[in-house]
Amino acid sequence: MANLVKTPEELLLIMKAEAMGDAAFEHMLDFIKVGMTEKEIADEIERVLRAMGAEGLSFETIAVSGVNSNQPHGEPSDKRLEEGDFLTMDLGALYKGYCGDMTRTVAIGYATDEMKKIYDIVLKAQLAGLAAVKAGVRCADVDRASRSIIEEAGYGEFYIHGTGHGVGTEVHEPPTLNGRSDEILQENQAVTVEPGIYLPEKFGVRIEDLAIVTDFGIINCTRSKKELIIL
Ligand SMILES: [Mn+2]
Repeated sequence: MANLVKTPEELLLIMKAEAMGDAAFEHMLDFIKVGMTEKEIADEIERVLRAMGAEGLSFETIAVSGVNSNQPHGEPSDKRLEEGDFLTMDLGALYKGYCGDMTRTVAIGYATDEMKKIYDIVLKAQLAGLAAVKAGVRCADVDRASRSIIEEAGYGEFYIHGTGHGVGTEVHEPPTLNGRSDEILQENQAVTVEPGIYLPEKFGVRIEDLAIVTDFGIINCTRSKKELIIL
């Protein structure tokens, strides 16, 4: 089992891997055009991560759009981006053996009022989750902080996974940030906060950052903008 608490050297590699993800996302904002397929999006993410020095991916990139975006672990398909789609990109570089992990959801062309509403709820839940992360806090309480926002908005049944997980040499390590976890966050762990809402036959939204746990809160390794981006 990988070490849950990271050394400064390990944290630096995780931060670098995540910075590559941020740079790849920034590149994708220029690259993405209506009519491209999800596979083309995923392939470009891998290409730019490798060009930056990543030795590979920390997991197979998720690029899902339109109705496909309601699959949290969906695989990129030959579906083409259309106006009014959400596009969720979940990506991570593997750098010197350490993993990045981030997710952003962007709108293509335009976003309906319902899309904007759901995005806003997920963003508030994500910020509440991040605000709850601190050494000594129960992982279940981070999940609760994030999930309660989505539940109070009436979408609890559509938040179908845990709030986060540890990241290191493996993209999914302990601790597990969900309601059943009895783990306590420790200084210098690296964890994700990634709430989502997935509406059947409509769309999904997920926003994910990777953060270092500290005694005072977090150092957020993910810098990409989280306000809704419409391309
Ligand atoms: Mn993740």
